Amino acid sequence: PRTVYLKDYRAPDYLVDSTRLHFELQPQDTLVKSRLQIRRNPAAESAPGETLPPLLLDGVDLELLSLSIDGELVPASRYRELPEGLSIHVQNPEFVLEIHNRINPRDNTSLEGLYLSNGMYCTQCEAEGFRKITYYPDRPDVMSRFTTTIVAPRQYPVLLSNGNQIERRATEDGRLLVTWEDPFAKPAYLFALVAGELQTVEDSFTTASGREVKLQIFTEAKNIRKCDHAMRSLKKAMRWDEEVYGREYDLDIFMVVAVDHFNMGAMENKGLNIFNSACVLASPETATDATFQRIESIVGHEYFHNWSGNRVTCRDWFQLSLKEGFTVFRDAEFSADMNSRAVKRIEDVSLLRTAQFAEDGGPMAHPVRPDSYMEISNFYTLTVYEKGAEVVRMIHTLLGTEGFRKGSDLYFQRHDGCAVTCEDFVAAMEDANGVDLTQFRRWYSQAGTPVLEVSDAFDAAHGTYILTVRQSCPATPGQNKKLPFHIPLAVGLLGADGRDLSLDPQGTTQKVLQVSETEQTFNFTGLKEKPLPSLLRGFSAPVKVRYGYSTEQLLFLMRNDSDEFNRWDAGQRLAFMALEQLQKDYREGRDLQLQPQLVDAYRSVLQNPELDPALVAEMLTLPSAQTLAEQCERIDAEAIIVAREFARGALAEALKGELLDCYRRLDCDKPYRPEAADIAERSLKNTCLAYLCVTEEPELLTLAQAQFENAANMTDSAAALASLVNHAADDMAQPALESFYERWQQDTQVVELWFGLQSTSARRGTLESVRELMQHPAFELTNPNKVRAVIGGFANRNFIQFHRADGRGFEFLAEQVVALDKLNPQIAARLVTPITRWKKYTGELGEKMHRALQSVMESGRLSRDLYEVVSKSLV
Ligand code: HT7
Ligand code: ZN
Repeated sequence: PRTVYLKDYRAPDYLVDSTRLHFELQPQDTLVKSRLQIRRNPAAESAPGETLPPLLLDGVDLELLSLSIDGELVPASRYRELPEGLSIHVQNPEFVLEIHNRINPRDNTSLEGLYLSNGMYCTQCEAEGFRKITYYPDRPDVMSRFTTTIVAPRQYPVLLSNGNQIERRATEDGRLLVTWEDPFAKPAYLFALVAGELQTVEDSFTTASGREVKLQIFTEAKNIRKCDHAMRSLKKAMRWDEEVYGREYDLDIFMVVAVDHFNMGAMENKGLNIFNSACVLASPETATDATFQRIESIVGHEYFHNWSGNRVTCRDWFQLSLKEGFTVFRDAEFSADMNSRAVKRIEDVSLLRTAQFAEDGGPMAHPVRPDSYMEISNFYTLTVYEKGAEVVRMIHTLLGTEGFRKGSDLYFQRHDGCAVTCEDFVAAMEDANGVDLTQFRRWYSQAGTPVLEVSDAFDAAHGTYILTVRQSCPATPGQNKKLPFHIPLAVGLLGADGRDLSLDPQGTTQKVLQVSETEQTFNFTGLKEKPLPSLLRGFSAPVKVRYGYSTEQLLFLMRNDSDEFNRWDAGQRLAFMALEQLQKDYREGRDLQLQPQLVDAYRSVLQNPELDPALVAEMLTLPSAQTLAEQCERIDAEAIIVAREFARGALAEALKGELLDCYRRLDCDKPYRPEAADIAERSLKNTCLAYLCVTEEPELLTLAQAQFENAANMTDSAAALASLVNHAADDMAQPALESFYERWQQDTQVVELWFGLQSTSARRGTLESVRELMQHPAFELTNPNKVRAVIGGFANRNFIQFHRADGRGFEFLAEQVVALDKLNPQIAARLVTPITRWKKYTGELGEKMHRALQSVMESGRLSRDLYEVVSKSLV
């Protein structure tokens, strides 16, 4: 497959001023007619006196029926069908192009373009799916005004597209015809169409300037009672964007549709967001707290795209982080404002440290703004999204809240209606604040996770504390040498009494150090004693900090740091040190013993009434096996598993009494509310329950059984069932699993959860159960949610069983990836990730993983998506 390079970007030769689309929907035989008003792009590069270049249109899996220009059929001699499009000879700088083509939504299992999901027509056009609908310049810098007519049989009473509905009537042959007009020019990737027999929940929102906006959520009738939380979240997001960014909604209607078959979480199509059902539907009986929170954040994310993505869009797909990094930052701040800020930050940083750092250290490592790709769908990554958001957060930290707002105001005003670059975003931030971010731009172009080695000294004679910071960044594919980054390093200094010291005469207790050189020192004066540094507060940059903290110092930070994030982080460092020691002891054949200080520290956290229970739950959670693996130079999976399981068991045993007290205190019959304070209590209660069940003591397992039987909400029910599945004997776990399925078999989202509980079970035999689950009537290989729950759960969230010593876990994944590639290449290419990291594993396990990956390559012809990932990972 061809590689596309950022350096080869050229402005489009032609622009499309208006796009009229006409659909006649039939499952296997949908007719698409398009009428495009086209003109030569004055900004396109052309040699003087050059004849008009050919018009290149993208098109994949289309049957061309006819092509005409200005009302005349174009003869075959004037156009060429290419493997992925059309090249048309052009005679005039302005013309009207009409194309008729046929597509087959029913057989479209890729879930890109127009497809059927449970009998409902829907589209997914980002990044390059519009070319599966009709021939078009399918690139984000071609922005056009769309008018869309949909004609469908009567069993599809709901026919939706972008913008405002301007026509609805019956056709002469008794079908329904609806026309939508979108007044905002947009790239084709924001086009959407939905047709189905859907119910709607309606509400309205009055914007700050007093305009009334109709809000509608569409779903199948059976889910209509599951839309309230999404609607509430939408209204909160609309208000928040007005208050924090001064951004109002711009159309008279905003629609959300839930579909069961969807490759990602949701899609921000203009005025018509399409959501994976799992990311929009919730009720207390069927959804966990985590789902409620995910819905709030994704509804916010897609809504925020209306400005950061739609009104101002990307010039090309290398600029993806322009909209995604910025929008993830916006949704994270929204969630932080709606819930606990510290806990949200801990969750986000945990994801970054586990999965994004692994991406940065793996074969697919790429900068936030990649330089090249074979298949753009492979670059919807944690680096582009999550690290991209951290880059925007660093700009926020450097400029402050007001400066950042000035920058975003200028960015939206300067580029409204345009397709722009990451460079334009940074330039707006600079121009609005009169700062120079030249060096900072390296965050967009250099891949890899920087490492900061920090050391310190105290000059008692002068009362000066000196911090020395050295930065480096490991080589990544195609980038051996890195230049120093501009890193905002937020620090505080703790005195012996545990309080923050003043860092200047104004009494400031936290400073953001501007680290920009390979090695740099920072002096703090006027100190009476050597302080203890609290480094990288709030995780002010996506880096790894190395500082030789002693156990006592970490215990001190855990107790005293005024920065809640760093309190948690001190606990993680402490646990990491203890787990490293256990791994070493295991490898060297010594008896295992958990550091008593760690047990004491966890006890004090558990008994500290001043801490937010959600923070306590986070602080009691050991770093995941994946996080431990990421931090190792070479991964010894067995040692990680043994050490972590031993530590969990030892903690459970030592803290049984305190855990039980805490569990009993929180186990009360409150009516369910998905509000931060209640979520926090449930989180701590269920963390305690999980530890208690680790002991596998019958009386403690009966607590889980009782909670499972009496739970009035899904959070408690699922947590109890997870504990039973992981720790109870079959005669207790199996009936629980069966009764759960019996009760919820009609509910797709709960069945997905049920699949996930089983595929992530740490018990021996899980691989065999996973194979059985794939034969279950509710499993479909064509549904990404089911694939993610069963196969993805096993490969990504079941470190213990996936890494079984015989390598069968890897072979299983390879087999499934090959099968899936024929149906849905995007999902196959994502699913293969766990076995692409084979080089980091020690011994035979690494070899087995390598062989599994090779077997994918040798299985026959791969899609472009899968080929890119596998070939880059075998190098
Ligand atoms: N902007 C949306 C991206 C998306 C997508 C990309 C590739 C394949 C399928 C997809 N579905 C949605 C999601 C978002 O970031 O909001
Ligand atoms: Zn997004």
